[in-house]
Amino acid sequence: MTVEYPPEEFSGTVEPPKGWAAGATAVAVTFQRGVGQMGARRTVSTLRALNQPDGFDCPGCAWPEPGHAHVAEFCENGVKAVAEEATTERVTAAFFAEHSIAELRQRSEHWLGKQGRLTEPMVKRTGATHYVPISWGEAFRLIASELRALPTPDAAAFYTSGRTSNEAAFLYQLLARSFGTNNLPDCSNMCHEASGMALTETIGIGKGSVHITDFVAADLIVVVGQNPGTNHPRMLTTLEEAKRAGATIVAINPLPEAGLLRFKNPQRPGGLFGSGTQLADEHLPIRINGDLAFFKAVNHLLVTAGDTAGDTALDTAFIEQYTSGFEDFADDARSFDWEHFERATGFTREVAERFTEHVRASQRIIVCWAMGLTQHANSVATIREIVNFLLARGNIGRPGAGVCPVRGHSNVQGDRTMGISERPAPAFLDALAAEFGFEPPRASGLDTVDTIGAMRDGGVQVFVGMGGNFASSTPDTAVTHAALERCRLTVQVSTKLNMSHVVTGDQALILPTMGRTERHEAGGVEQVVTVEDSMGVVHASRGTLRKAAPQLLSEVEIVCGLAEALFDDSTRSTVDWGGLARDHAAIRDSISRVVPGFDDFNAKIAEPGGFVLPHGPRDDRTFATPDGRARFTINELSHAATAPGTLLLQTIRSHDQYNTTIYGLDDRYRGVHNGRRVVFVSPDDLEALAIRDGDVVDLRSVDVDGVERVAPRFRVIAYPTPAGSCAAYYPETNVLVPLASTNAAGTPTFKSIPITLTCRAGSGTS
Ligand SMILES: Nc1nc2c(c(=O)[nH]1)N[C@H]1C(S)=C(S)[C@@H](COP(=O)(O)OP(=O)(O)OC[C@H]3O[C@@H](n4cnc5c(=O)[nH]c(N)nc54)[C@H](O)[C@@H]3O)O[C@H]1N2
Ligand SMILES: Nc1nc2c(c(=O)[nH]1)N[C@H]1C(S)=C(S)[C@@H](COP(=O)(O)OP(=O)(O)OC[C@H]3O[C@@H](n4cnc5c(=O)[nH]c(N)nc54)[C@H](O)[C@@H]3O)O[C@H]1N2
Ligand SMILES: [Mo]
Repeated sequence: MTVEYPPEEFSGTVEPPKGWAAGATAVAVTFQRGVGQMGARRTVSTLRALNQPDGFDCPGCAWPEPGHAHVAEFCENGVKAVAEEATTERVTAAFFAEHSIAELRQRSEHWLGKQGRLTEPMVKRTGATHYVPISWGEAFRLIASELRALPTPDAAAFYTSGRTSNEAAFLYQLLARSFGTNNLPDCSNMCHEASGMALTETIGIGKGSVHITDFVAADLIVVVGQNPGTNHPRMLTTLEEAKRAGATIVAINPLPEAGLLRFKNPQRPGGLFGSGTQLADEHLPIRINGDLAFFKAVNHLLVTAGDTAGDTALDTAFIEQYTSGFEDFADDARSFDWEHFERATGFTREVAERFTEHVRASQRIIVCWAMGLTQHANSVATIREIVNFLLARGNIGRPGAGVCPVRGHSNVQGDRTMGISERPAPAFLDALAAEFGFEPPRASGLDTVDTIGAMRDGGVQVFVGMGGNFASSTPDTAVTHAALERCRLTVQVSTKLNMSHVVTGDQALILPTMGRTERHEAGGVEQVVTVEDSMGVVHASRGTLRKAAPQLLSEVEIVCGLAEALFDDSTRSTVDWGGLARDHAAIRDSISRVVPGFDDFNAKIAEPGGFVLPHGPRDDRTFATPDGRARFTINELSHAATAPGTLLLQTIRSHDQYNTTIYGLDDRYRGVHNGRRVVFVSPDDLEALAIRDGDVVDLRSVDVDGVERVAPRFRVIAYPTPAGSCAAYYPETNVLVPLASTNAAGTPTFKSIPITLTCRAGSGTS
């Protein structure tokens, strides 16, 4: 199996990991990156509008804005996200004339992204070696004719990444369904799908149940499988506030992530240079994928304690009034395999007992999690077990308590709310049918992994990507690349150049679009878009910058332009696409009639800070499950075991990337500078494998299907992580993830890939 990424060797430097996040270095890096890519004036004016009520929503993560925005309501990595989009560099037609597609394919994601903003539509025709310019009209007609030539609408797939605004997402799913398919795979399939699935099943809604204000009211905040210092840095401010209000914070993570340990808040006087606030009272260095065993152990301790008359371990009044399935759950929880627990977690029994003491001392508990829980084989079971844990003590629908799946992309949650899903709810389709007078397809569509399989097998022949970088963000890189190459047409609506533009179908289109930072006018008026954050708050976002190139269209205009070419007479679509393209308020009026919770949408977003979507469990302890109660579940104990000599690899983000967008080559908190081909391994494993820090190794997946998957030449770093667990960066390691290795939610097991390390001859620096 070939490796598509240029496997340069690591030539950077390594130092010990940091014990704290943010501080003065973060402020320096923030301004250096901003000014470096945008220039000084643009940096100041852009940052002034970032996350302000009358400005734009940060295109970084989905952490909510607090009710009271600071003058500088942003973080180092938010500024990197903005600088990446607001860069003054440009990719023009001359660039594509100079560089062949084959040549660009040899470049790294880092290099591709640094070339600047895409400026005009480009086409690669059958057999061509280069992209050439194409007009918007011709591009739309090309897509329309390829779509119409398909044997069935299900031979097309419409992917979405999570930056797309609510307005564009709503129209995009309407386009796919008007055409006749539910093939709407999205980045959620690789991200929080397991959270949505487990929460819908147990509490009746697939979203988190806490608001940002709940954090200061919490007694105990558990951060599991999440690295907020890098991926949700503004969450550190929230955690710091909670800490000052008296909360205990426990971090459960195989890595001692800097942001979880100590935070030097740049927003607070003295915050920059002091010793900072200790955040986590306790860091539990769990083995990769030990979390189900961990929460089952805690539930065992709570249930058995609760069996004693008069004991308060369980909230029996809550359990009786609001839940079902408790007795079966408790029966299962009473017996527990502590030996399995120790193998799975790497902890002794005392660790679970100590944690349970924190729990028993806490009336209000929040559990936060991200990819460290969702990208394993047993993710859905793990999250269901966390719900059991919270229900057992009545911690859902109580202020200061609840589930907090911390979303990734800034509008990934909103895109789902707008109907971007391969498995739409029947009620949503009914409402869509009533609003637009057409019969949407009812059969389930393909998710991300299934789309790759269908392209590989020839069933899907046209791929359209609304943002994202499908070629790099997906598993089994070589399989995915071959699948994309088998398509008749691949279309990418993008702001920046990436691998998905150079791994193409027979024909390919690059449709450049405006970003969130840019001012958009249509029909002679300024158009705003809306987004939904991780806590169900919907608010307006107004770009302030002039668009990066005169030819750019907004995502809404692109969807409508394509729809007008595809449905070129009124018998094909009842939607007034041209009218909607010029009037976002009209799109929102339609949304208000189709999506529950959006009544008076236009009026509500006029309020600074927007509005909160209804959430039954949080608002009044109502649960939209079949029996109207929150459900306890039974989850069989399991963990990803490895054979002797093999390690479990988790694939993670560095401090200097946004998914496949590589901002730079440093991972400051983990002590890595100027390179990304590194693998973090525990000293115990290194000793057992006779490998030394500084050696260069190949990472090889344990064979599951006779295909060899290798990521060559990684510099070994001895790192504090439990034995049997190791870590390396995504997307360089995606080549190692077998396509078929998914969980019940269809998410690739990006965080538990069994691998071996092989030393390369002659390597070793120590
Ligand atoms: N700057 C920046 N911000 C981002 C992103 C970015 O790339 N850059 N990406 C965005 C997106 S789309 C997402 S989904 C989020 C991702 O946010 P995170 O989920 O924080 O991102 P990862 O780097 O995947 O980190 C996973 C964390 O889980 C831990 N972990 C891994 N396996 C296990 C396990 O089995 N058990 C436990 N308890 N912990 C485990 C890892 O050590 C690591 O700390 O961030 C969003 N925000
Ligand atoms: N091994 C491994 N693989 C993973 C993960 C992991 O932890 N490990 N994480 C998974 C997760 S959580 C996610 S969410 C996915 C992410 O997968 P994707 O969302 O597909 O990937 P991104 O890298 O976020 O996409 C970046 C591209 O989006 C485009 N873009 C940026 N802003 C805009 C915009 O406003 N509009 C449009 N149209 N385009 C824009 C730019 O061209 C940029 O190159 O990756 C998944 N893959
Ligand atoms: Mo994500």
